[in-house]
Amino acid sequence: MTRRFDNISNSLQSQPSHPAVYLLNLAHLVAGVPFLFAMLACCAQQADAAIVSTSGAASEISPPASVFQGALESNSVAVVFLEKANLTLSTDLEVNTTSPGTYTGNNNPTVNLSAGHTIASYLVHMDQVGTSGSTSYVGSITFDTDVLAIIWSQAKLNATDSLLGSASVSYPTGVSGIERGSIDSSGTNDTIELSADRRTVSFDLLHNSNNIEQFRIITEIPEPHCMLLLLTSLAVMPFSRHH
Ligand SMILES: [Ca+2]
Ligand SMILES: [Ca+2]
Repeated sequence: MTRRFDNISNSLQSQPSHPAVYLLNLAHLVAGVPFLFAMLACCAQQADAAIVSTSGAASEISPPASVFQGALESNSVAVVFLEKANLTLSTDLEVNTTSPGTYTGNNNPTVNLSAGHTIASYLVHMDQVGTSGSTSYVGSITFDTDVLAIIWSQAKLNATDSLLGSASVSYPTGVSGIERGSIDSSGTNDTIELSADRRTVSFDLLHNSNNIEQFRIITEIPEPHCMLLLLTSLAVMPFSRHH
């Protein structure tokens, strides 16, 4: 008798078309679909994390072959290009600032950007035509995710070329006889500002002689958190349908 009850019970449990079970499964599915679409929309939006606008001298380009002195010259344009995306920092990174504010006259402060952030890196590059005189560049770049850090010193640009640089771009890492940082130590010639909302980097920079003027902007890529949520929702949906 007990065995017969067990058999009936087992039969009911394994019967997927039982109306109550069917309705429960349907409810789980219907509840899960909008969540899944919201996650997909979130991921699609964050995969586009990028420069949303530039002003003044700033102009976005595809990564060039080289950013050595003489390779990409203009007296009016400060080019900016994506170097690397979706890089998760495995160790703390030495940068010049991680905070909103206006920076001038201090050519190599050191702040740590902590490990664990997933980031994108952009290089801003200015190189006047020829190797004499001076040229001023004023502009701004606005991103759709937060700017986490800026690197404007020659030493830290050299130190981060291999980690943050694009594999297809030739960088003047440690080349002697030129300067490549952006803020000089002499005072008010060079200014870089990160807005309070962390979305806009503005610059007013003076470029001299045979040097080049460069700085690196590190932005946050929140995508992995979104992907984690998406993967979790995908994993939970079929599980919940069977219970
Ligand atoms: Ca030049
Ligand atoms: Ca300068």
